[in-house]
This record gives sequence, structure tokens and C-alpha cells, in this order.
Amino acid sequence: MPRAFITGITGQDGRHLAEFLHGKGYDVYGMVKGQNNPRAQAVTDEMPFVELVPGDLADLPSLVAALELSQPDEVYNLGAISFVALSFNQAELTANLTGLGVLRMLEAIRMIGGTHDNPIRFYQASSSEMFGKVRETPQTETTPFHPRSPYGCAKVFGHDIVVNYRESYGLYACSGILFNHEGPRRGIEFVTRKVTNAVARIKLGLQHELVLGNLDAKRDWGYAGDYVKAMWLMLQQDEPDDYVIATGETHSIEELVERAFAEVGIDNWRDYVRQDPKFFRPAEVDLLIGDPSKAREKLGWKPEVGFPELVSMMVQNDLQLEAAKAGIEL
Ligand code: F7E
Repeated sequence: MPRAFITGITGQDGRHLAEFLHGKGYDVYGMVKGQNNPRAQAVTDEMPFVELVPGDLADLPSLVAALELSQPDEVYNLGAISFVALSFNQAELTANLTGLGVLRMLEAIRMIGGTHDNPIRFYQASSSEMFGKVRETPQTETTPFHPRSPYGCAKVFGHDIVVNYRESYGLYACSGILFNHEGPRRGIEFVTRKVTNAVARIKLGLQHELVLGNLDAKRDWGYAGDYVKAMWLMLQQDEPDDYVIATGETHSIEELVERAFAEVGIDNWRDYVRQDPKFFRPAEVDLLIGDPSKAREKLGWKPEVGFPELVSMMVQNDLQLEAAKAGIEL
């Protein structure tokens, strides 16, 4: 059985990827940090097949120990401070985990690499946030980076160090430059889930307004379940490389809000939405739209779930969840 080691196992992508790899017959190991981490229990409850391994991206010896214990064929580095807004308040922590954490993981792989018959293959979760104030549209693997947040800066470091270790030490290391990807497992702090959850609660009479920041920003939103397949495909190629993973479509936050309200039959959405400066960012990424041609041609990957289906899936899921919590029959 092939063995996969995932950092960020408690997050949206970690859970989708663990499920996907389990379905492919992998033994799945997931790294969890901290003491009595409540999110670790949630992973065990949801996916008892995942073997949890202690470790922290801020602690190199713990990464070496985690790899020695799990002896993986493939390492997926999804762990990070991933919320852009938080990175402005905790910039140093973000640089340490989201940026330097990649370097530590690569070093850990080099340290124990010699004990393996087959070299470990490494996947790094790079991000469209690296394009920031975009230099060209649509963005491709060769578009220059101009990050607009401490998160984006840390991801640029992670991306560049992967390229450097690949070129310096011949590691099999790939970066997936993933554009926004969402779904029912998305954390409530991100705009898609914040909107779909609020819309569900408003429809059920449990909430009366939705307070947001910038409604003009545009994002290329895909479905997380589609995107984890691309991560795996990258590690199955003869040569390691970097790939943009995106839908090639962009929509504004306003369009997202309008569509989510329409899903529950509310047309006068403006009556429920208020803007508050506290949700605006010190520097914004105004427009993202990715060109996934290389992934389509070389990996045979394409997104299956489009924007309308994604919003509908998330609103319907939140309706079920919120109704069940409140004891409301739908
Ligand atoms: O914001 C605007 C906000 O937090 C999207 C992460 O997975 O994708 C994600 O980063 C947009 C921004 O995601 C609110 O200003 C308006 O323009 O959902 P988000 P993100 O910052 O694009 C990339 C690819 C990653 O790598 C990241 O890890 O929505 N917006 N009002 C708001 N955003 C939030 N969160 N909350 C609001 O109230």
C-alpha cells in the first residue's frame, strides 16, 4: 500500500485529500499539533482510517520524527495559517508557519530521505494569493508574483524554496498554485461559507443581517473536492513541476451574495447585507482568474463543479445543518 503523510489534515483540503487517497488504497497519516487538539478528535470521528501523528511546522525535529514514524511515499504540505485577514494581525506567525514551515518540511525530507528505497514525493500548497496585484490576466505558472498580504508573502517564500530545493537537491517537489476552492467543509471565516451559512440562517429566521467587507473583489472559485485530485495527479508524473489549478472563470463577492440569496428564493438581498470597514483588508487582491491549461494538458485535470453548482451545494448543506441544529423541519 502506498503511504501518504498530510500536514493540515484538520482543514478543508486535508479532509478531502485524506478521503480521496483512502479511496485510492493509500495508508493515510495526518499530522496534528498541540495538546488535546479538538480538531484532531473531529478528524478521528469523521475518518477513523487516518493515523494521526504528532508534529508542528514550527518544530523541525518533530517533522523528522513524524516522517520516520509514517515512512511516507508522498508528503502533502497543506498546513498553514491560511486566513489572509488573520495574517495581517499575526504576520510573524504566518511567516513562520506558512513560509518557514515549508523549508522545515523540505529539510526533514532531505534528512530522512536516505533511509528510503524510493525518494519521497513532495506537494506544496501554493496559492493564487501570490499573484496579488496581478501583473497579467489570466494568471499562469509564469505570471510574476506581487503578494498583497503577509500570507501571500509567506506563500511566495514557500513556492520559491520548493523550486530551489528541486533545482539544488533534485527533490521530487511540486507546487500546486491553487485558486480559491470551497465547499461545505470550508471554514466559516472565509467569505463563501460566511455567506452561504448566513443566507441559510436568514432563510430559517435565525439571523437578520449579513455583515461583509469589500463586495467588488473578484475570485476564481472552484470546488475543493476537484482540487485535491490535481494535487495527487501532480505527484504521479515522471517529472516534478508546478501547475495552476483554477476554473478560468471569475465572479465578484456581490455575485456570490446575489446567487446565494437567490438559491433560497430571496431577491431583495440588499435589504439584508451591510458593509463594515472592519472586514476590509489593508491591501486587497482585486481580481483573480487562473488559466489551468497546463494542468488540463499535462495532468488531464479539469474542474467538474461550476460556480452555480458550488454555491447551491454550500447553501443547501448549510440549510440542512442549521435547520438540524435549531430543530427546524425543512
Ligand atoms: O476572501 C472579500 C475579501 O477570506 C475572499 C484562502 O483559502 O483563497 C483564500 O483567500 C474575498 C477577499 O479568501 C468579507 O476581502 C468581503 O477579497 O474568502 P476569503 P481569500 O482571501 O481569497 C486563497 C487562494 C488562499 O490561498 C487562502 O488561504 O472576499 N470579503 N467581505 C470578505 N472575506 C472574508 N473572509 N470575510 C468577509 O466578511
